Amino acid sequence: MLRFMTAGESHGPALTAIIEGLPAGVIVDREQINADLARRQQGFGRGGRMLIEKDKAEVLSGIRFGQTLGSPVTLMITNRDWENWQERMSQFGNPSGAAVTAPRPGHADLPGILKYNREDVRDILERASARETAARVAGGAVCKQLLAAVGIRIGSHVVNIGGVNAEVRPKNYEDVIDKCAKSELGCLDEVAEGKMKAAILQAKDQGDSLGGVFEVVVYGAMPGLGSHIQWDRRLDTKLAGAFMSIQAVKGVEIGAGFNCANLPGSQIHDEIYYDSSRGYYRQTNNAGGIEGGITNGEPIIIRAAMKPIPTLMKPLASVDIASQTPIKANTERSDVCAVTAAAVVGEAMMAIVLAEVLLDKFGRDNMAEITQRVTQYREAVKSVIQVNG
Ligand code: EPS
Repeated sequence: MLRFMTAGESHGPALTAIIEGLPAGVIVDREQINADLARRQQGFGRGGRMLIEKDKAEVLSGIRFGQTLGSPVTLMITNRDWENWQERMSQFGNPSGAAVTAPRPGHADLPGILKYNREDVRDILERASARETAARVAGGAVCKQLLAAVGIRIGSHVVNIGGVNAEVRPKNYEDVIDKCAKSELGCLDEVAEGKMKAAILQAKDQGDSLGGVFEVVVYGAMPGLGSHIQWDRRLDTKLAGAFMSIQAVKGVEIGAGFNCANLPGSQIHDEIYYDSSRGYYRQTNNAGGIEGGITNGEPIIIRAAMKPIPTLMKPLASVDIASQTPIKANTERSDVCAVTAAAVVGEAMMAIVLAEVLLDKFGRDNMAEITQRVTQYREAVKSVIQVNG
């Protein structure tokens, strides 16, 4: 099994990720990890923290001379801001600084202090913070390099911010990567992007925050990843859980998703065609590349809806946890909108889940065996690397 865990508080010394179960011989380029970390820091509407951090991954174990060894890979990202928090976040000694006692509606603050019996909301918010996603992106970037070695590539784009919808869809992997690189919001629709930015500025002026929807698209996944055999082996089960685990995500849909409920079967199911060089293929992709919990060879398409960030500069009503009297919710430095960053986190979660199902099918020990098996299998099922989204 591929196991992935992170550790670290938002204002602690560092974030750490451990990936256990990678095969030996994955060629890892550190710059690709750092490039994804930099992408996660981008996005119009991010807060002051991103001006402090310059996230870079250090490798503490599992990689030698640019290749995985098959042992656990440990990655560490130093929090530059730790310098400013050493007293308030000290591991030992007496508490320093005022406790946070005004939980924010929508954050883990209140349920967290109740469950863990804490008196300072900071004991909860430090770990609940989306800062943790930097560690996910670093780990995901290693899994992406494993997937790329067998022709599977992952991109993402923003399709909605604050109710403004993007209408442009990517045609292929290069399209999504190139267009997103040119967009401050990671959105392929320039007109919509302008409106999204205006909405973010307006929310900022009003002390408010905005959510949205991002889409992750996978090109080149061969048919046969995941399984219909048991509920927890279905790829859509794993993906929905992984995407729901991203901070602030409240909804996930695959392919046509909720719109499947509105249309008859004749308009939803993707008719099957065959071409002797191309193998089986579809002309539509409402299934989002997954049928019966198994990839069908078409691009995998998943969208996640992110709620607006709970830290509002014009705070909502709350209750002081020390006195149980009404109070305004805690305000602290935060983002107005982080959907662009969440899309990069979505790519990482996709990579971690796909790496697991790929290794499940093709073996877990070394890349030479895995790539040979993938080549033979692609030949047998005539799986081509898709060009169309
Ligand atoms: C984040 C770091 C955080 C926030 C944001 C995401 O930095 P700080 O709390 O020091 O300003 O910008 O976290 C949240 C939105 C949250 O609710 O905690 C990051 O690295 O992505």
